[in-house]
Amino acid sequence: MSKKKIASVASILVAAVCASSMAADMPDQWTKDISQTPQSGHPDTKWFQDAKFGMFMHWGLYSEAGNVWKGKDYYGSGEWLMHQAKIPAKQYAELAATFNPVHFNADDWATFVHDSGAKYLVITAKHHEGFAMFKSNVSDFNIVDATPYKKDPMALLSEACRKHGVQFGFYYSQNLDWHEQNGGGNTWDFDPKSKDIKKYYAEKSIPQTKELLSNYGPLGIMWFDMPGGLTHEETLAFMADVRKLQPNCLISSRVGQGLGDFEDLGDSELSPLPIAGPWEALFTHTDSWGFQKYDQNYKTPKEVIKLLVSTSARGGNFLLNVGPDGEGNLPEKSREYLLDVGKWLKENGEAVYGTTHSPIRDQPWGVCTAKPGKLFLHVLEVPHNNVIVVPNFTGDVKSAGMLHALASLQWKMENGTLEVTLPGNLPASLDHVIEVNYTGELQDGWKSTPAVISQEFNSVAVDASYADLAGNTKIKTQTYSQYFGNWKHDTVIEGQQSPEDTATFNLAVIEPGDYRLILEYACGADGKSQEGAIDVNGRTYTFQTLFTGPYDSHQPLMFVRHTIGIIPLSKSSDLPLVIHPLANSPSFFWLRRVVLEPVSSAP
Ligand code: JFZ
Repeated sequence: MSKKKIASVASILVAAVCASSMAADMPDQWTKDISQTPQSGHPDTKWFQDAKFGMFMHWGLYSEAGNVWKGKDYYGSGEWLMHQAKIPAKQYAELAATFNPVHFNADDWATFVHDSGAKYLVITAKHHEGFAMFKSNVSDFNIVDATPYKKDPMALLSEACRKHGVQFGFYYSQNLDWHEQNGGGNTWDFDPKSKDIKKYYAEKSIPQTKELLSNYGPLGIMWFDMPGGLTHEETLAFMADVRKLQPNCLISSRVGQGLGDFEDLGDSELSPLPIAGPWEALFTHTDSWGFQKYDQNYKTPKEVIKLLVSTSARGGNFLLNVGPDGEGNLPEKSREYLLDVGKWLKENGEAVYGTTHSPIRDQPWGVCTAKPGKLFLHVLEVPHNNVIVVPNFTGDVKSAGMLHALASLQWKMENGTLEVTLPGNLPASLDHVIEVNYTGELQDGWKSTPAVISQEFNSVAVDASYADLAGNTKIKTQTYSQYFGNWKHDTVIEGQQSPEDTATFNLAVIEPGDYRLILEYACGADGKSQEGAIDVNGRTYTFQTLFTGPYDSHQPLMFVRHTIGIIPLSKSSDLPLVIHPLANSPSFFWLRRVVLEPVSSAP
């Protein structure tokens, strides 16, 4: 794929992301194509881009509280408890007196990270609560001086990680510090007008950053977060301090001011399309970054693998957070599920580590990753007939086989479409990987290849990002939170106001038949009860939009699956399905995806 093409895809995304209205206390999104940003002294990002899978850990005094304060459960981002419950800094600091993570075992944690298949670990050295999880001479609000534990877990953990071949990095909240009078964010104890943030940087943030870079061996990453209070020049100077001590250490984009060595997307956000340059998608294993006592909403091994390989398919890294508790235990389910992921990676890692983004878009059966001369097909959903269809395959196939078993598979090419047949006696796997070896070049088809529609899946979803837009129709990423700080991101079509404002989904119907057509959308008060039309296969289907609630970034955005009806689809290599308002309307819906379900398919 040409660099330009990815860049243009990225700029669509950037525009979409930037247009989204962020929560009031959240900084702007930083999503951009970082490979286009010239920066002097930029360290080598190769290890990072090859790593593909990292583990994140949020661990601090909030882990002991577990998002419960004075017998009351708080919902969402447990590490924000102090802020949510507006706990006075002095009272919150008393948590340190009982913080005693006697079950912490550095070697066990490092082994766990390694066996999960993650190639790097980023752990909170200091989060917004202001408590240093390392020995600090800058502030005695740290684990060695303020707790009965008295040891420095970061010294042991950094060493254990290096021993197990895991790159080690620190998360450091450089601006928000609710413990300090001059730190950002605590407005319930300290008058914002009296804050001197420069003084905070000079007296705590910068000196502690230097301690981290001086006392824990070579660091892979300094993962800064929630920037604020520094100009562009000052941010460059802050970065220069890092570079001086560790020239090879990568700096996250959340250092602010559009700087950094790699780009972090928003929390729990996956780009709909590939992005060029080094970047990272970050998710957490449950509903929170910091441990919550009641939270059992774990992502299953299959869900984790799907997120991981979908991120690889788009060229990024997947950073997955787990939240240890206050005694230093890793949650049992995180252990169990991520070790399952690690087992899968042990056998199939070749199709993840060191891969680049795929030129082939997502398919109903799964996603692709790439290496020179190789395309890996990640089959997450096995079609009823076992045939994996890869449209827009422009290379010359030499062979195809199961990656793990090395068994060769039958394949054929027809009109630019590759078909590989899976064996009938497929052993169970979370993701069946097929390796296709080819010569020649694969062309990028993320936006241009029609979506394959067949009877071989119970349901086929086509996301908004694949539509061709005309008139005022726009694509935008909506950001909103469910629980507090539990951010969700959905890329939707919006801005349709007249019949000319169309969104066109191009379908490759390889098996004709009747399909149930479902629109998945959210719709505010302005857009409700508007008539819409879908033109497809020579017919027009009308519908009326359903009200799902107003848009508010601090409330859940509710999507509805609105069944429009059963539609016959003829066989076609490129059948347009066009969605638009029937007449002029002040506003319309936010369309997330079109879903087609074959009516006659097996249950
Ligand atoms: C930040 C922290 O506030 C949070 O506690 C956690 O550590 C997370 C990983 O990072 O939260 C953010 C930062 C940036 C965005 C959203 C939440 N963003 O850009 O959408």
